Amino acid sequence: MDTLPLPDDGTAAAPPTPDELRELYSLMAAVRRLDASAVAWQRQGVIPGYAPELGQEAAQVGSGYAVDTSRDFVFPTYREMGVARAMGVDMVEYMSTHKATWHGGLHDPKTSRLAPIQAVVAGSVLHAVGWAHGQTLDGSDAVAMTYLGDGASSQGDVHEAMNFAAVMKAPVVFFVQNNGWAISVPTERQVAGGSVAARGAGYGIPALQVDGNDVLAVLEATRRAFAHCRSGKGPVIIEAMTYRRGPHSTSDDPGRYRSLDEERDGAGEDPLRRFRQQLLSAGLADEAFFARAEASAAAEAEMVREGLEALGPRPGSEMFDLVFQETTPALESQSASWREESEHV
Ligand SMILES: Cc1ncc(C[n+]2csc(CCOP(=O)(O)OP(=O)(O)O)c2C)c(N)n1
Ligand SMILES: [Mg+2]
Repeated sequence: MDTLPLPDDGTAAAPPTPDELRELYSLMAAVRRLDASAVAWQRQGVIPGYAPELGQEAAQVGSGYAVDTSRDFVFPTYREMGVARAMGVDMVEYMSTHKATWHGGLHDPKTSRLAPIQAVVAGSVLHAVGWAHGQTLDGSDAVAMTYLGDGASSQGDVHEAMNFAAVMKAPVVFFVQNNGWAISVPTERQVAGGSVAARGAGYGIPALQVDGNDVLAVLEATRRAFAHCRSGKGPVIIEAMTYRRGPHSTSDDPGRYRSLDEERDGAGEDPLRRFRQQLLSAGLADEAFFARAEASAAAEAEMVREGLEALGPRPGSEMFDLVFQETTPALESQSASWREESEHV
């Protein structure tokens, strides 16, 4: 489905150049490698937990690549490493949240344009709408993009966010990754009506459903959505249909709720293999290019591991110092007891 009107001048987004196409592939290869490595690091005890995104590389890289980091802002969930990587966020800083070093990652949201990682399901959606409405009040043309899952779409917060955004014409792209599962609950037992994008009609929000395993379709949809929001026409919903090929998190065992046959049948086309094939048949890349992309992805993952291992703990007092601009008496007294117990002052 596609209810997003063409821009007033009728021009569609320009197609990606050959260099951009190769960059997209390299990003996807880097993300796949880093993702697999992060699972291994969790097994080795380097990090305590991680939320893999195997199979969602096209949805994440394609959408993250459309962001203009000089003005836009992205509000992720806990599974958006590929988006962060496509936006150029430092991967040691991003991954620090999975080492439990610091909530939400050590990257600076203001400069990276990526809000802290959000583990509260649907939490980031409300933050994005608030930020986007602020841009309208400031007369800026910046756009917010918020990520949510098929499971999150069942939360009341998403209804409030979409309704408010549509009424106020807030420049927000609601990017839904419908990966077929909310932990152990399949989409068909969760998304009434079968499509999150179809709900847009009820809010008067234009919506697109795209093949989330096709990086070019995702990039084009996201660029169109950003152009629509930037021209002051209000929010857009994109539902990228994809599949969570791995476990929900490193502490999940999918064998308890789906069989390997179901996993194989549901997964659809591998987004990397598909894009590789497209580049090969268009004569835009050869085996040597893919080998270089693989080698550079492996070297990058190794550097991230070294960076993570070298990361020391943050001062405990930050727990209290960074909550509010001005502290409260309750927080002040908790902070004092914490200092007494941990620092013996
Ligand atoms: C408000 C809230 N309720 C429940 C949870 C527990 N929880 C964590 S992830 C998840 C499923 C989310 O599924 P979906 O939105 O489809 O995202 P996915 O994990 O598939 O990327 C749940 C229920 C939570 N973190 N926050
Ligand atoms: Mg899901």
